[in-house]
Amino acid sequence: MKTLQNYFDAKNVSPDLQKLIFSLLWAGANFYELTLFHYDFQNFYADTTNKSGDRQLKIDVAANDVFVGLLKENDVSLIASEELAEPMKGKSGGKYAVAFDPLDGSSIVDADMSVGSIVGVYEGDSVIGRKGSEQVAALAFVYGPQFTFFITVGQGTLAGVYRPENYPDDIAEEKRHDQFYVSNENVTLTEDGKYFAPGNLRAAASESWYMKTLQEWIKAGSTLRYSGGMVPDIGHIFIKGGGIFLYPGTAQKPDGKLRLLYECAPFAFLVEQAGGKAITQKGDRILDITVEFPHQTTSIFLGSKNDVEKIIGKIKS
Ligand code: AHM
Ligand code: MG
Repeated sequence: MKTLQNYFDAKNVSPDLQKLIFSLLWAGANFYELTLFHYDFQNFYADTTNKSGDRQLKIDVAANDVFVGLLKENDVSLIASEELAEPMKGKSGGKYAVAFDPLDGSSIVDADMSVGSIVGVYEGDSVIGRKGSEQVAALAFVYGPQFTFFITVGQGTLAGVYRPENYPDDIAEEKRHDQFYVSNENVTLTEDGKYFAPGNLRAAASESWYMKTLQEWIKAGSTLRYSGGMVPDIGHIFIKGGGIFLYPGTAQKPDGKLRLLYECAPFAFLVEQAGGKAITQKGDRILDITVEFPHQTTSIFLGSKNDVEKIIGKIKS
């Protein structure tokens, strides 16, 4: 397998961006092997809630600490996390602003299901007033039976895997990069997928278009693949090469619950670079939405192009 380093060299990715991406991967590897693997899930809740009102788990806070710790050592001027009320300052004059969800899938982690991290990278020192289309890189890490990852630097989307020879704290810094491999350097989504991952399924009780769409997928013989974790669910679409993930809003909560900055914009970038589509329930491109406040949410439909487009027609009809 080609190493990620070889891929970056072939694509002429700037050394600064490479360094940041490897640090993020390293944060993921540290969290996966040193924190998550040994975690005591009996002792679950922290005494805090995050800005979205979710009760924080100790593991959410631990994941956040690993990423923030490594980002502070990098050329990063702004660190924005789903687990921080407000973005925090990093290095003054740092080249990048980084937005992330350190642990996606908090509600299923104790059941030992796959979880992950999601990251969007911008140049500059702000995330507010920016659009997802300004991202220079997006990453999603899956912590499952293996640590797999999806990365785009705007030249297609790659899938990769971490193949460690040693525990992360036992390996020399100069050897770290050699442990990340590219398994598919050109993830490509088919225009029609045969898998559906319906988030917020509860909304089907009040939104008739959603109930109708689900019935049509079932009648068409599509396969349900839904874990309750956005990262493994979209990761599944990338690995299988097609499908749709959605998290719609309702009349009461039109913008759903998934966060634009930490979850939707990075995944929209990854999906578009794989030839797919990512839009809101109204049909607006996710990457064109301006971030107005850090924990802003949006409805989202993303994945195989035709599957995503067809739903919009159903909502309108
Ligand atoms: P989290 O970042 O607190 O884990 O929340 C995001 C997760 C997504 O991974 C998943 O798609 C969604 O929440 C599931 O939400 P719900 O339980 O409301 O269906
Ligand atoms: Mg999340």
